[in-house]
Amino acid sequence: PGLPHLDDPHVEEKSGLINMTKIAQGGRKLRKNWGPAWVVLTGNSLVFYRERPPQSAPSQGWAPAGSRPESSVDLRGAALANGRHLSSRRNVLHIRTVPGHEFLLQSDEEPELRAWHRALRAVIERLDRE
Ligand code: I3S
Repeated sequence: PGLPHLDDPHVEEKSGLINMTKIAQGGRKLRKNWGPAWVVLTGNSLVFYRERPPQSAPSQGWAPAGSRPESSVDLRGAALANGRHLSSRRNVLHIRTVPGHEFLLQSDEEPELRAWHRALRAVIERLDRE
């Protein structure tokens, strides 16, 4: 029995505005469509919103009230890799989920991308141990 919040899959681990494109859906390659997304990492998923929720909006846990995620993926068994072979952009992280959904996250700020990499790795490793 560790800290209770570590066992709650809905707790927000990290969130922020970052450049994102989906590159595959269920194993089928998609055309890239880079754009900023508000991304929320929880204890078991990565949730994508088109826009940052208004600062004044009351939140219900990690879910910005009144907004619907554009998409959400289960991180259990997901793979992380450097995305440098998949893009000409700098600081690119490649995420592949078990059902074959693939995303690239990118930031011009290297520390920002590294922070996402670390946070995602911690969540995926924790899910691996469960
Ligand atoms: O991996 P690709 O296909 O070279 O990705 C580039 C294209 O998606 C391009 O759009 P077109 O589909 O109109 O060619 C985008 O403008 C580029 O940003 C994509 O490459 P980068 O290197 O930015 O991920």
